[in-house]
Amino acid sequence: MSRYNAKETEEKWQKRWEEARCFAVEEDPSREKYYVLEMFPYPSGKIHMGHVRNYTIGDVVARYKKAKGFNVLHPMGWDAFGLPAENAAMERGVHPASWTYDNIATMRDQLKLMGLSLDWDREIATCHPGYYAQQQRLFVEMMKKDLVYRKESSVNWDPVDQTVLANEQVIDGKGWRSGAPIERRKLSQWFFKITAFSDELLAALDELDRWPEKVRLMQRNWIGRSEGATIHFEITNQSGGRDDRLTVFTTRPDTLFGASFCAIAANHPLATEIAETSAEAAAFIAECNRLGTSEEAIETAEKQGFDTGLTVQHPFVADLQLPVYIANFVLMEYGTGAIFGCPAHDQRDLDFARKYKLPVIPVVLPPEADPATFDVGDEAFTGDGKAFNSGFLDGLGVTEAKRAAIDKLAAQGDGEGTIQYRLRDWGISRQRYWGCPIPVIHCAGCGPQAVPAEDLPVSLPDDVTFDRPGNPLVHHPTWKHTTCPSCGGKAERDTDTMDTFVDSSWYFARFCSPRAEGPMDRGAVDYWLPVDQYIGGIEHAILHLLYARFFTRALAEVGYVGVAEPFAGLFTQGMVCHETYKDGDGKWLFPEEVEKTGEGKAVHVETKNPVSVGRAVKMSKSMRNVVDPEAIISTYGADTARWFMISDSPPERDMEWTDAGVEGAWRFTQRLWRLVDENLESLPPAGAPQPGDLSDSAVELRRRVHKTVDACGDDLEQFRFNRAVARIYELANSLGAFKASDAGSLWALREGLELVVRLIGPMMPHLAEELWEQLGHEGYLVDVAWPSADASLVSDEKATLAVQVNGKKRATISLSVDAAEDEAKSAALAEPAVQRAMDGKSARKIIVVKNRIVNVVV
Ligand code: LSU
Repeated sequence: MSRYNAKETEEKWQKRWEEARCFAVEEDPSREKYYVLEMFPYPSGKIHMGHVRNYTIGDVVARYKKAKGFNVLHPMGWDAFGLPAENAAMERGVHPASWTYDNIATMRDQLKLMGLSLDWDREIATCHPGYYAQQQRLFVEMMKKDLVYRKESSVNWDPVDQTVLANEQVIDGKGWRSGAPIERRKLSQWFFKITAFSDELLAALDELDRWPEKVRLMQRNWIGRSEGATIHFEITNQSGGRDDRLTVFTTRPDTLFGASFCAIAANHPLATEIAETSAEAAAFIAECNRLGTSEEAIETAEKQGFDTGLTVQHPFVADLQLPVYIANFVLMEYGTGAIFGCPAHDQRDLDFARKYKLPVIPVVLPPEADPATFDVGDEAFTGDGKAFNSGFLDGLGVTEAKRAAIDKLAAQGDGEGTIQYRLRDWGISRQRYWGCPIPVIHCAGCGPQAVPAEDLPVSLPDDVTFDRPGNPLVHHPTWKHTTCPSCGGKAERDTDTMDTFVDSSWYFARFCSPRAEGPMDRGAVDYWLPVDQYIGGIEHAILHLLYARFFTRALAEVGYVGVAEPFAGLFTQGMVCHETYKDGDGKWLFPEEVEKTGEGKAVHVETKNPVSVGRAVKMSKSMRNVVDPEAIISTYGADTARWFMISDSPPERDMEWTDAGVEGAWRFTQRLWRLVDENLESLPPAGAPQPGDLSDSAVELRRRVHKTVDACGDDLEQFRFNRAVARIYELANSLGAFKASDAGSLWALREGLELVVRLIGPMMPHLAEELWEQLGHEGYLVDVAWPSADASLVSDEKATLAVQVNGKKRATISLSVDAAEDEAKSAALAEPAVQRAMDGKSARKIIVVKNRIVNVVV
């Protein structure tokens, strides 16, 4: 008896698939397409178990759909620009390009070990000039369509590293690397006009019925459509020249009678104006600017304000004037950068009012509350109720009161109903080297000019240094100096590069025609797009997925694609978790440094000192609870890793990686191998016809086999991979226990073994391919169609059929519901009473009325 050698076998089939180009695809209008895509990796070093899970799930789908007869596109590439490469350059003196390409080479080899059914001919890397040149072309075309524009905006500035930081890189108000207090600075940057599609991006979410509801909800909240009102407050003590109205946006015009102050953002034009003549105001604004730009920073900071001395007239209460503050919690980027404060019904306003001793006037009465005694205390009441203390609004519910307040404001000329979005335009300028250069030239006379098509790409210079802070493109001695495409005079290149999320906003479209001369070939994208099944982490629920949806609409506007939505189906997989281990000194230990001595108990491998075992959490370098995929594959083989990945938990849930689990999966590969190997000699040859009679036990086995085939198909369609795995385990048990002696049962055993092999094909492709060959088949299992179950064997339900001979009832037979016509005919003819009535004559015609009658005409 031989033993299954995973390593040899996996190498063998990977090589054969590659040589036969099994997964290379082309557009074929005669076939239905299916585009499966997993989120492409950052080439950060080595693959992580999370990648293994993500790409296993995608590969199961891709292989299954291929077996179902679809023309399957399943590509892979590299999200290769970004900060980590620059960090490596600074820390280790290696060039970002060589760091990136080395990582790609390593990770490509690792992915190849997994045996993924990828069309490697389509591989792309976003840092390759062949890719980013096209991105520059798209940028220029979007500029022409007014989908890109330039404006000043606030950024987090690290004064030590001389660089702009993303909000996530600001920790407690300090730069994550330098530790320097960050400043808010104004820079001119490029923006994509994503807000031009706010309504569409929101409305279309309703149609994305193959997306998780959770993700759709996150996007809805992010877009944040709110209906409200714009209110113009008259400034009562303004001193000449400036706008005499302060315009605020509110979602709660119904609470206007509870207003006790107005507040403006630190960078509101009015604040800037006041600061010109007030050193105190200027100092306060500078302090606000140190807060950074993230919503979280603003949300958690203590509410602070500066009284400008200005007052505004309340639109409904003649003798009421409200003070105007500059406040650190009002954002210029939202609404009009100015608010009215209603402390009783907004927590931030309440915190602010308590601090500055401003009136708190409740104007919405909770159900059951007593208007005479109701008081909000320290917690604003934001729920539904009836308006009170509110003049003409008294007694109305929130919705009606909003309407009535807006109508009255409009009638007075003091405001109007408005729809507001939380979504902001997408600022894409990054003051970094390792990204796609923005193809723009700045001319003092002509302003910013798009680089002419014939001068693209604007390539990154190779000869850069990272030995001083700031952007190497700015320091480069010659790169930025050029001439204006419009006037021919001296001009400078934009030294910013694009946010790497731009790179990932259209890669799925580039995969359709990865070597096209332009950004994409229209015929190819029309055939392949949208992606039928996209698979990736929930961490991209908002930004990446929203940017890609925006970008696809922009591409449609520029004329490159004919669809609005890039991803028809989305699946978000759970995380791979592992127990954590700590030694007596509280130091994290790697799993290989630990020996388990029982459930929840462990010792150090070398010292035998006790180790404390923590619960399973997401694998991460910081807690050392990582298992290296390559080590697992070299010990057990890729099929074992793949099988374990999908066997335990539903793919959308987190799973725990355990040694016991991997070993169980490995034992199963061996068991399947033996199951075929041990029986091989006695089985009838491949393709042998079914012998006439099958014993009851053989029929019973066939029922089990066909039921499993039927159910596994449903499971795979619905991402219930773990259930398919459980069924296959059970079926393997049945096949292992089956005693085959006669020709019929050996035939049934072969059928069962072949079907098991076909079922595991998408999940353990190498083992399946090997067993298929062992079973005497030529050609590749990957080219064999997905099996279909015999319906008559799947159903447990029985139907009783009357058997007539020349119209007279002679017997009844019991068959599975919807049994095949042939089966009904032969069962009818086998009845002794029917034979007697036929009296030795042969049947001229047999009419079967499904589930009811078989009429034999002699
Ligand atoms: N390049 C981006 C990225 O996330 C994707 C692009 C489309 C914006 C999953 C885990 C992750 C993602 C892990 C895929 C590590 C690629 C990765 N993953 N767990 N690249 O390399 O699930 O969710 O970080 O779908 O620990 O692998 O991840 S990535």
